Amino acid sequence: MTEKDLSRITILVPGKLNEHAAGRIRKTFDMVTMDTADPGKIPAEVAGKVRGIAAFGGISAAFMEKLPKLEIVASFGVGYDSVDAAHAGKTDVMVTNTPDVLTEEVADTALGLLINTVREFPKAENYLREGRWVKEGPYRLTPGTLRGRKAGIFGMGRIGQAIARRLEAFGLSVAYHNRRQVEGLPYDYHPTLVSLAQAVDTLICVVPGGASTAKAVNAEVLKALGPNGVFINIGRGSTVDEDALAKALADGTIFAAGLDVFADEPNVPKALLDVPNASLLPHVGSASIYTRNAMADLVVDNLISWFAEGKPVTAVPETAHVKPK
Ligand code: NAP
Ligand code: 8YV
Repeated sequence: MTEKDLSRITILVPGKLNEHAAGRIRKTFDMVTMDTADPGKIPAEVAGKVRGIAAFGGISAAFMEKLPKLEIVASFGVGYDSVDAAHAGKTDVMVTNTPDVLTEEVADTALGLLINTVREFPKAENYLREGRWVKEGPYRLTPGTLRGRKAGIFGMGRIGQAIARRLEAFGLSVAYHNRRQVEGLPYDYHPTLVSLAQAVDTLICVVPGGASTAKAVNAEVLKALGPNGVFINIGRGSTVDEDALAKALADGTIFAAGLDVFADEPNVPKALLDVPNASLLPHVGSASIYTRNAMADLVVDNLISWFAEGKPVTAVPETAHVKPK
């Protein structure tokens, strides 16, 4: 397929998309945009010709159903819980995501968030900026430390393993829970999340969102983690019972939490904003220009590979069987 042929293929971009990705799609394909992925708002003249979607946000079954010529949804991000990939798989629509290229960045963020949480660095910096070092003397000695901590990873996949490597370098022991034990890893495996939480004092959540993990980190898990417990979430907010977490932070059931993700982003529950022992970030795990450009390239490379060579670069498992029409 020539460049000219690709330029005749219509790719729909609903909502905001990374500028590097949008620029390459505009240059290569016939790119059309709309404000949000609302099935009721697709212009009639667009619906009949769209063969691909590039999406930063969610894509529902109803949205896909409105596009009769749709072949591929190229999703921006490794987590694709907001794309109905099961429906796509049943209707022979390919879904791709952006694994690997963000793994090290997100693992870096997880460690930064963990250290901020136990050593209070954001608060210490505010103390300096407010002039309190000059007026009141040194910032307080932190009750929290990484020293002697035992880490548990909920989701020992690509990012989980990159986090584990960093934790080992920091001198922490590592254990994990997945549905299946990972062959060849030197870390203790726990068949349940509660058993992992009981065995460690630092729980790092990096499982995908979706039904199988919804509110898995609940009051029972937090109680098992205990009063010295630190909970870090770099996976998805839906995996946590946020009411139970806010309560556990307020009443001392656990020591502290560091959160990059929330159930209803960008809205953060007031109960989590109110507790002093939570360190909060606005979903910035992969958010450097370097890594977002790499993710953007993979989104566009998936579209080009699909239309030019008849195969994607990184299909999600639910649609691995889908072939070009
Ligand atoms: P991955 O390689 O697929 O790893 C996911 C791990 O979770 C696997 O080891 C899997 O093992 C385990 N898992 C899945 N469902 C589970 C369940 N119900 N119970 C227990 N374990 C389960 O994915 P990844 O590349 O590491 O990414 C992980 C997630 O991180 C993404 O899906 C995304 O939600 C999140 N993320 C967040 C950011 C951010 O900016 N904060 C950035 C990137 C990714 P089993 O299948 O054996 O259970
Ligand atoms: C992105 C992420 O910010 O890759 C993921 O799963 O959570 C982040 O890297 C997000 O997907 C952007 O859509």
